[in-house]
Amino acid sequence: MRLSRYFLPVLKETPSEAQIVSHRLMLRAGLIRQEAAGIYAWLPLGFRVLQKIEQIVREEMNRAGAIEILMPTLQPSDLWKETGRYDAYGPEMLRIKDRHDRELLYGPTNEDMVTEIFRAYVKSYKQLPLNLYHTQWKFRDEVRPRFGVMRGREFLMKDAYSFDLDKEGARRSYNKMYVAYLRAFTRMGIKTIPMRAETGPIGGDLSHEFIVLADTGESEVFCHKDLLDMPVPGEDVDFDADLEPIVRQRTELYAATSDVHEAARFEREVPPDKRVNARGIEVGQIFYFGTKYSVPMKATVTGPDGKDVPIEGGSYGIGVSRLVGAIIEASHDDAGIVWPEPVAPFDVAVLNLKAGDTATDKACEEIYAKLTAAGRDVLYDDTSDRPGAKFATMDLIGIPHQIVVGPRGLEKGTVEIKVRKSGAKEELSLAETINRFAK
Ligand code: 5CA
Repeated sequence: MRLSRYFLPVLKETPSEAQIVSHRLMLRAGLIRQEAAGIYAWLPLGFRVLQKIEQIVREEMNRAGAIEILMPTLQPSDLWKETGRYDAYGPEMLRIKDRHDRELLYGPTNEDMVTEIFRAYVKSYKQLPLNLYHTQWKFRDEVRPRFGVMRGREFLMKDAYSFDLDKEGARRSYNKMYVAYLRAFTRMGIKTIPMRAETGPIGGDLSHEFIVLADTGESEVFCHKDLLDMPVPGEDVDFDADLEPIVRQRTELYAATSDVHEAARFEREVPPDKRVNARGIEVGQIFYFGTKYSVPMKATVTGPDGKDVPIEGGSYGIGVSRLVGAIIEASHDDAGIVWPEPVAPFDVAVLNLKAGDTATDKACEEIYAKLTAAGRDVLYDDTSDRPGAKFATMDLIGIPHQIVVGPRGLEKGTVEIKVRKSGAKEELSLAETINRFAK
């Protein structure tokens, strides 16, 4: 992408309405634009990051055996009346009437609808286990939307729903999502800790929140220090194997959010030098709720003994849009965003320090063409802005690698490459540069 033809509306001033660093940086770097309280338009750079996060989540859901669908944002209220949630959900739910006076709502979550889909088609235990997921916009009319995309009203969520014949099966499905979540967040370049959690309006008696540690997080957390350094299962993890040992290794160590924290147990189970009391951002939550929806909605299957039983369910959410903010909270410096490579909007930036100079233009064009041909996402700053402004913008938007091309270096046959994260600089020839990044 040539910057001269791109749409990258960066702001010079720090927006005064933003209270936390990720919100400030998202506005300054031109990732989002607020359209109403808690409702944002995604600008090109932000949309690229959102899609990268969504794709990592998709790959890990598929790897764990979940199957992708797409449910609508608008739902009929009838389903929610069947489960009793229409009244229970309260003013957070946006209720709408169509021209025929039929009641609709903008979905805050999809347990009710996915259970309706399930019961329409699945009749036998032989079709289980089943896990259906989608990534779709949700609406929750939060009293206090704040911190930009972190607590929005409209936000993008990946939500998965598992269906099993019995509790043991449901536990296996829960464990698969638990491990898939660890993998997905690690691939995004962030460390998350699963913590025991309250179930709230989703219901059920087993739940974990996945928390990214950050000072600006809304949750207070208490956990065992060893959880911070536990290795995460690799790509070769077998989702058909028993995952209980991986889950148990973690759940045996104390980790809880303030909602369910018990101070006495924390002190009894965690030695003083291992106690972490910090703040964090919840980027995902998983729930086992058993028959909470299948009983009222009569979602039953015929078991091996010929009897009909309500299915055992769980639901599993990831805040895809919240993650954009959470990753920035976890990865930035004074100059701006420092994207982890897997979610960066572009892999490499090329900075032309003297646009219009024949040799500099030629070198930049060659790098840009060859890296693009090699399948890299390259942002080429071909504008005639002054070098200082170019450096500041590239640091602000956080592309992991910068290739700086100017007439002085080219006289010696070199360009400068800079790693955004460490600031480390190196001088390389044109050929070496292309070689390094073309793989
Ligand atoms: N139905 C369940 C699981 S699918 C559910 O709705 N879970 S949730 O309420 O915990 O939401 C899942 C994730 O969505 C949260 O972990 C959080 O990362 C994200 N999320 C929730 N509310 C908001 C919000 N107002 N703004 C941005 N992200 C949110």
